[in-house]
Amino acid sequence: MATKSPKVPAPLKAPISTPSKTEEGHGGGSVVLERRTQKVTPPQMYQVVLLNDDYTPMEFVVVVIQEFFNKDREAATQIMLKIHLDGKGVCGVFSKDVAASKVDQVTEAARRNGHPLQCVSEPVEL
Ligand code: TYC
Repeated sequence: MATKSPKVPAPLKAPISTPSKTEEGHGGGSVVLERRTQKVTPPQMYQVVLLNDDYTPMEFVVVVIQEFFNKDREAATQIMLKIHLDGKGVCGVFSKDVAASKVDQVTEAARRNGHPLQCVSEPVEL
């Protein structure tokens, strides 16, 4: 326990918001706030994509889309048919971690059921 590092980081030598006498020139203690020219950028999002193949049953794909992507049967069927016709289709857009988890869960379910269904995640184009 004695060797464990402290949970709270050591304080900065001087608070950032306190201008030094040198900075202000007269030691008046006024603070200048600069307007940011750009807002903080949102995190990169990832789309989870299913790929077509010749062996995975349509019904299995529809159930996967319903179960893992919270789509109703009609929406899931539309997405499955799009994949079947175009070769691939987006099932949902998530943070990086959640997208990776969806890929793992779908792939695991497919293999458990003996299907070659491919599921990948890719960054959303800005
Ligand atoms: N092409 C498959 C078939 O005809 C159906 C299918 C659809 C497979 C979507 C994969 O991601 C997929 N049985």
